[in-house]
Amino acid sequence: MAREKRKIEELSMWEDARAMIRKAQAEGIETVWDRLEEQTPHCRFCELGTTCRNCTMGPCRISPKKGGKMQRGVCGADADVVVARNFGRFIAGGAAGHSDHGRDLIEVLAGVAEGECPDYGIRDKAKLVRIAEELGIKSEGRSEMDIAGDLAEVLFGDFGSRKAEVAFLKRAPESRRETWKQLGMTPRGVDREIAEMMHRTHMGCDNDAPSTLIHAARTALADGWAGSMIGTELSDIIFGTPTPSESTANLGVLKKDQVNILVHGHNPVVSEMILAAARMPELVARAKDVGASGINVGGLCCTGNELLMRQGIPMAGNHLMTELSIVTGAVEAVVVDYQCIMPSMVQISGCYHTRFITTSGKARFTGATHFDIHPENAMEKAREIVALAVDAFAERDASRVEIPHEPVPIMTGFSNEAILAAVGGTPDPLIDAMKRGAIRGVVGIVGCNNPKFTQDSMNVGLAKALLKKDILVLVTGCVTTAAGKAGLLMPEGAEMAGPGLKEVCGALGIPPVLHMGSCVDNARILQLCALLAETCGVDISDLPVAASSPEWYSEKAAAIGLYAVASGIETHLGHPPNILGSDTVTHLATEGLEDLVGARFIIEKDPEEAAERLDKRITAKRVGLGWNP
Ligand code: BF8
Repeated sequence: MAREKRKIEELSMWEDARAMIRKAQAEGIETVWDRLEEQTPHCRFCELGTTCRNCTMGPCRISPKKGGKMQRGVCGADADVVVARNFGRFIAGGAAGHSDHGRDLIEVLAGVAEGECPDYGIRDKAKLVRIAEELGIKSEGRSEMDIAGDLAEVLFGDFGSRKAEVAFLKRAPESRRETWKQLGMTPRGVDREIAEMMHRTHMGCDNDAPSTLIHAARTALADGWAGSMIGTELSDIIFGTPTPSESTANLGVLKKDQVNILVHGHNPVVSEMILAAARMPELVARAKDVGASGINVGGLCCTGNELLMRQGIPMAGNHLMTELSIVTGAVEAVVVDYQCIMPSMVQISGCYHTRFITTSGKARFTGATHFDIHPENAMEKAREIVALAVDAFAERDASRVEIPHEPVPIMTGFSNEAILAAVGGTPDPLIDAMKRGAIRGVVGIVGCNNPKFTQDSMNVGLAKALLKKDILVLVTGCVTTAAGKAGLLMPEGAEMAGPGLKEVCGALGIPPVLHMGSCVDNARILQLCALLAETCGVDISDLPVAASSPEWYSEKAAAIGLYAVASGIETHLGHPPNILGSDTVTHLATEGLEDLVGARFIIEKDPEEAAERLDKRITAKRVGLGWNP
């Protein structure tokens, strides 16, 4: 039976999105929602996770029970094994994405140390020394470049097979590391765990669902405590540690009279160069020569978050705004690196004067203009890209330009360093506020948009419901723009919070929702939890903290959720991964992990109900700690 087509109001909660969906429809441009419609209903076996394409004796699809008996694939794998294998590979994909991003930053750091990347440098020298010392590298009397070279070597080692555990694992409380050791979950090396996941899920290897899932957790932990954490720490060292600043968000950040360049993807290695080139006087002059008043660089998705956190660039949108940003007709170029970039953006760019520019050999798009950017040639190529965008301005068709909505103000830049500085340099005042119940708990809301949800309705609905309960919210990734558009990233947003949180925000002049960065920056949240646990002398799983990814879609988001749970942080998801075809896997995820790692997944599609369930956890943890319940 054909499903009823959803109304535009059901696709997104935002007026800027709705206006652009209407424009796309009027101009005959296909968007993500049209394609979802075409793909629905989805294959039920794939939804349940019970399809296997890992060998050519199949492909197999397994009904958990056929004719009353458990059906098996050609090799004999049952639904539990197939679901666990698929989920394990899903996690490996996410961990690989974040971690390869982290590796790219090590290469830049090594290049800087060797004098081969003149366009990059060390912006936070104090952090370089601090992190080096933390990892056992002597800094006294040594040059910055020597220290940077040694740090790169140590972190390259985290990707190999020779270590018993990755370097930053020492940040986790002793009790947590002991739990991982007992369970065989200690991440030894990023590439090692990812490769082993692929090996285990080859036909004829790990055919015990819980065993596969334990290794999936180990792979995710390698992402959180190594790949992503390296990405965050080295980005801070190379590009600067974020401090609070103000910016703006929504499609209104595009400027009618300027050359608009949107950076999209994840790694600041390219987008920082694009921004620097766009600020060069000769390129600004070139823009004026073609009739524009300047060059405006806006952010999409996580590379946007990276530049927002450090450089205060405006955010044009999150995942589901990426196609729609082009539909404004006001974008001269979309410059992408990798991850979460819809291939459809090439076709949509082709309907306008927009140049769609790829920069990474790892993420080529048929039909795009490609500039092969390496750390050694980055600025030279960035200048060429910005010049190309400027020249495209002459081709803009003013009659097709529609920039909806005024931008809204947002506050950003809450790295752990900035949060600690805001409360006086130690976590104690934050812990005191938590103990007395002014801040009853902390929840990180992270992740994506997914066209299956009304865009951002869950992200915003959950954040608002938690604030009312005096629960401080931390955001990263695509939830950032959602929270910003809802007015939650400004100190005035505290009006929507409960009395305790409102008082704390008022005293510190901070918003009730703190923006902590891109998706790799969820590592900041891990580190903050570890710091709070250490200071209180407890494990992370004892703290009144939780996580949520309400509208998640990607392999990376699943890896984040799993490393959060494996680190002891209960995690809510707005919809389940494709695991429901296995009772064993589903039970382990939503119940059994609690006994193993002290946290589990909660699946709940109603934001108010999700807030209730997270609140229940927070209350229980407060009681456990003897904090004012
Ligand atoms: O890494 S939040 S849609 S952009 S996966 Fe992607 Fe999800 Fe956005 Fe950033 Ni994270």
